[in-house]
Amino acid sequence: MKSDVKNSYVSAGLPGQIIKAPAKIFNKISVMILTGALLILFSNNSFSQKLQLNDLGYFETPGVNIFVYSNQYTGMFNDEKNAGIEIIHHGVRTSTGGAVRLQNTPEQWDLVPSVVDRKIDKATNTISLGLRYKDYDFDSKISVTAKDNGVLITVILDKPLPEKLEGRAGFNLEFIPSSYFRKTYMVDGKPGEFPLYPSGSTKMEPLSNKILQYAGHSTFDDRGRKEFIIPGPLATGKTLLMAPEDPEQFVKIQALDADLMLFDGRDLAQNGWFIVRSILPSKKTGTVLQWYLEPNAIPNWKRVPVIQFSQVGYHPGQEKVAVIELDKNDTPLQKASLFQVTPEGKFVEKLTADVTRWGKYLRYNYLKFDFTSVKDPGIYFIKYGDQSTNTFIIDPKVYKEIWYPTMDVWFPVQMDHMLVNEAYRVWHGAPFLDDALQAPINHQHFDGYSMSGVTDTKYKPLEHIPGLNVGGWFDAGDFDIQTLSHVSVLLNFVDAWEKFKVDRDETFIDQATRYVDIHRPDGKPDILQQIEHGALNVVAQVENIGHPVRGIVVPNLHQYHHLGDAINETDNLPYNPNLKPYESDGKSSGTLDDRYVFTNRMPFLDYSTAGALAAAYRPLSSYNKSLADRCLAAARKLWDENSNKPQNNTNSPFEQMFAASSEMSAAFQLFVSTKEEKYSRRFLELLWPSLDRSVAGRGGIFLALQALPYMDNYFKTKLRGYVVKYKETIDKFGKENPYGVPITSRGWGGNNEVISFAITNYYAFKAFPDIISPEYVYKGLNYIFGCHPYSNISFVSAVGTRSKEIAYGNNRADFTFIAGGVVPGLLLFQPDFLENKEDWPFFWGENEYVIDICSAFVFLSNAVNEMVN
Ligand SMILES: [Ca+2]
Ligand SMILES: [Ca+2]
Ligand SMILES: [Ca+2]
Repeated sequence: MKSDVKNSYVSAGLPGQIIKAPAKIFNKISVMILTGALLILFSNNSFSQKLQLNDLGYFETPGVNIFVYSNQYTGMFNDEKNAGIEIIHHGVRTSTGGAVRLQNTPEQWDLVPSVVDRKIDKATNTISLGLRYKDYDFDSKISVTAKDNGVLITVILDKPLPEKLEGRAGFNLEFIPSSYFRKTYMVDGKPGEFPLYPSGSTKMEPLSNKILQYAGHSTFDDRGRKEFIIPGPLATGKTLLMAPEDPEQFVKIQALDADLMLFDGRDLAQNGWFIVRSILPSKKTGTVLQWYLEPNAIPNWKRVPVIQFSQVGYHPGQEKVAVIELDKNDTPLQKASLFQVTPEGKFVEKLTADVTRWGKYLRYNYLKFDFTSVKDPGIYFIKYGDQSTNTFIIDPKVYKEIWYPTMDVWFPVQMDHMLVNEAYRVWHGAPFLDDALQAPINHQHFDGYSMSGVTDTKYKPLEHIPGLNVGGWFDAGDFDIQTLSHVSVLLNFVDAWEKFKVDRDETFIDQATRYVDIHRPDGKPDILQQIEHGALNVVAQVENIGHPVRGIVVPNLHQYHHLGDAINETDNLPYNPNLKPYESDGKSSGTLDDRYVFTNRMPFLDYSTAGALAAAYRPLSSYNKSLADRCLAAARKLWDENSNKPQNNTNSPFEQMFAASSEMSAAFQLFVSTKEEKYSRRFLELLWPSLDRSVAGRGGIFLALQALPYMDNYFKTKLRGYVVKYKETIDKFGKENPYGVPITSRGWGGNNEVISFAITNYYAFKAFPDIISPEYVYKGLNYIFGCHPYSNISFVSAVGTRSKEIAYGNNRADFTFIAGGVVPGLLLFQPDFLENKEDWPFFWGENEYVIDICSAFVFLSNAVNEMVN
């Protein structure tokens, strides 16, 4: 994998530092160095190693790509470490955020510049762009042009820096710490180690000097002292060599005029990177800064092939096709093999077969290796060239336990308002007992929530809303309650209960004492207890407020980025405006830290919630009758209040479309729970036109298939035509990519879409097995379990031989995982780079567990078990 050290030292123009080797092997090494040098000289003469602007608009040579604003700061959450000047270094995205920035170590909510224009000039091998900070009326220009074995970065100012930004505006480039851990750097010849843990020196400055963060929020809890932290540099100089010992990650940076400073962003934020920075000079115009940047390129480097397969393994009867991802400069081999591991620990070649060429998808070429014919239960691995995979299983029982970690561990850990214990470990105390305050009007929150000019409730801004400190789950890696994702969880769990009688009991849950104990049965099916837990919060919203709310979330940014025990995100004491901040009478506190309830009323939210509560009524009616009745009463109330109201035409087309599908869900669930004809009539009224509009995705077709058992023969006959059309839409995926599943490319990985796709296909197979085969379900599972681009690990932590062991759970600061969590998966960096980091937890779009996807995974797991049995 790693190429010879010698070649890269020579190619990087550094002295061969291995001459400290014992004399015995010295001669051999010098011969190797000489040979290497000659080879390099020869190859330099035969073709250029220089970076070239390619047709996709980025600088390229084997082993090094430099993106210049192929990706911009347009994400929902400000600086997502996915924009600016970026380096993909021997297949790994190691650097991002190359831009004019206003802090030494910008955090997620610090201001980011917008790109005003961007020009790609292939003739001069140059990309140039303008950057603008609107808040400071500050414009700068950057040009990046190929030079020698790297690029020259130039910062140009037409007007001098605004006074407020003097000494603050600089050019930054960020390097991901995980690629530089256990490695060294050198500044002007002086060596240093990259810190494994942040331990740089910092200083305090008065708040008046601070460049304000996004929308005036602050990530820092200054305890009323009006100050902020400035991290100091680890090193300063003119030439910085990063990891000169590692040819794959060696980068040389030279500042032609200014000083370079190396910072550790983790002093301020655990998700910070190593940052190289030069301050822009004050009162100057024209070219104000130049850097020469040279990422080392290993000559003729080719990425090692990635052999992609299901880490969970395969049922003997299903298709078994591994996908092999190849560097575009790699020559495909003819064959691959499947080996079986015998009880004696020997490897027996079970099958050798030709690989087939699928073609190119984004930046790589793809091969397929089909070993469907092997059906004997056992332990296997795949061999391609000199590379063998880890082992996996072929067995009729491979899917039996895949959902246990999600249900037994992950969901309990997400439970809000409860203490969650597991053996000797307490995952968290009972948090947010101070829930919750009416959010103020005209308020824009930082996690996507907002309030209009009215509350839509009887409560005054900042008034305590009673009854909400019960039930619910932390939405994701953060700790808010998001009602719409609760709706998904309730629907998925009710569906799993009703279809598969999921009665596994491995969790003790006691609402009266707010206590949860993992791996401790209590005689009650866990899935019913989870339905109860979700319903408790949602029904409390409707009862105490009159309707469901968008969400319940902490008010301050310095709370929101909380990492640690959820019980400490607030003080757990209700807010009392008569006390001073940080003052408490033992029952209440003067600190304004209680979560806000975002209460604006929306028809689609009402209908979605009505559907979920109507569904929850059914399993709860034999488990917790009074809660079941409250759920149904709330669902009916929401239905009645919305169906009697004239349609609100001020909604956006998206909201109107969403309203239609949520009304369908409400109508369907209310019909199943009550058998009242008015609901089924409305359901059918909405269904067919929606199917005529589209059969794609998880909209009408999913609901129609789900409703089938409750409908007549005419319904089934009519639906058949739509399922045929649906099959045409999903067969297209096999032409778009080698995995045959929908791979979405928005700012969040698409595993949710893949799981939804597999679930819809399960329903379609059940009803129309002559149209949809079970392979359409397996395809989705194979993808989630490792047969996907970039790597081959299972996207479900602790499920499959190798799985996500570093993810964006609420314990991410410890670079670890929560068993059973399902991550979003692959993020696309424009124009052609899919990524899922397994050594850096902090990309939420790649690694954040979310409750709706995890509940869908529980349903799908049980569906596939029913299918194979
Ligand atoms: Ca959230
Ligand atoms: Ca239980
Ligand atoms: Ca509080």
